[in-house]
Amino acid sequence: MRLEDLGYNDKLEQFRLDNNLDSFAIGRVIAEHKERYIVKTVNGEFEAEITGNMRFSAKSREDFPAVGDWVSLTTYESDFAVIHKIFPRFSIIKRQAVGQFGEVQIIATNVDYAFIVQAVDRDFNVNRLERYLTICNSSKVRPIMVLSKIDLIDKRRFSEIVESIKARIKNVPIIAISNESLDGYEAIKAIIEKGKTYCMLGSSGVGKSTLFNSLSGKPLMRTEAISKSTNKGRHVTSHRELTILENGGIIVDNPGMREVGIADSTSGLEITFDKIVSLSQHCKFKDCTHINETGCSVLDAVESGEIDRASYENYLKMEREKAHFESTLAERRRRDKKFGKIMKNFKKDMNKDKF
Ligand SMILES: Nc1nc2c(ncn2[C@@H]2O[C@H](COP(=O)(O)OP(=O)(O)OP(=O)(O)O)[C@@H](O)[C@H]2O)c(=O)[nH]1
Ligand SMILES: [Mg+2]
Ligand SMILES: [Zn+2]
Repeated sequence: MRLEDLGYNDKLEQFRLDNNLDSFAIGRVIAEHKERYIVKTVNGEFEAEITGNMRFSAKSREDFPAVGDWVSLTTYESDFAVIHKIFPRFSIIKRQAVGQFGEVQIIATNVDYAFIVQAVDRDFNVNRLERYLTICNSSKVRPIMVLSKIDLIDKRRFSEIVESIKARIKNVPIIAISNESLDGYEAIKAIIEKGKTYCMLGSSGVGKSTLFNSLSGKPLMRTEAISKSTNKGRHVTSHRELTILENGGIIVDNPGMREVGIADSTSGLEITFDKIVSLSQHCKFKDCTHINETGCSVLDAVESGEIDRASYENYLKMEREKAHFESTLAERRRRDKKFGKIMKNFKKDMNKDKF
């Protein structure tokens, strides 16, 4: 294996040279288990930890390695290593973690394309597609929608679903697949490019791992039948994992997500809802919220049917989440700054007492 097979490129090599990393091994994080990382290098896989310095100076979750990262590391023996530096990421997929508002979870980094997987049988939902799309758009990751389990519905229902998507989402490729009949597999294999990184996004039970396993040709991820009595998926995949496919593509499987909160989607929402955003420039009031103002071009377009009402409502909901996220983030920054000052004064006092 060469590093290029894992997605290594000239930009990363330039960073390595610029930072004098000759004495280090270079690898890509392929799995993460509670602050322990599996890093793949040309000399095999290493179980790695971060340096104490990296932990100590980390300001947020983003300062820790994540699956997809390129890192420099020092190897010990044949299978243990210490991660020394994280290379700059060209993309980072993150979401708002459930519960603790303000805490962001990294799904994967250095991803070129995301497969947004949604099953067509039950629970199909265009709002959720728009949500994942927004995350992709704010992450600089190109989205591809994958409709799974098409073996479970008839042709009529399938066209209905595709129409409902096309009414709201333009210019995003749709691939329909069945992991049972293998319909659509040729199409999905055909778009996977060598050396590019793909990431599976979607709710639990939609068939991400089944697809991941079939594509990789070896059973890497556990999959499980859905409980028949409740018809609810259990979360089967509990960690993220990156692997190289036979055709040279690189793919990351992910645990299903129950909730996909919007974190930092400044441009994400604008790209996903570009029509609403461009209409809003014609609203009478500059600070129009598009909820009840007169002379609102967005509301007019909803009334006339030019903009889908459900899409409009989904946009407003995510705008609110984004605003909430930004205000809690600002609050946290204020707190951290205050804490930083206290620590600085504390250290100064400590030094004074030294002599
Ligand atoms: N009928 C049918 N069943 C499928 C298909 N794809 C997956 N399944 C079944 O759906 C169940 C869940 O599949 P998984 O691949 O584990 O789903 P997942 O998205 O990885 O779920 P999490 O790991 O929990 O996020 C398994 O029982 C699969 O056999 C499909 O295309 N058609
Ligand atoms: Mg899974
Ligand atoms: Zn308006």
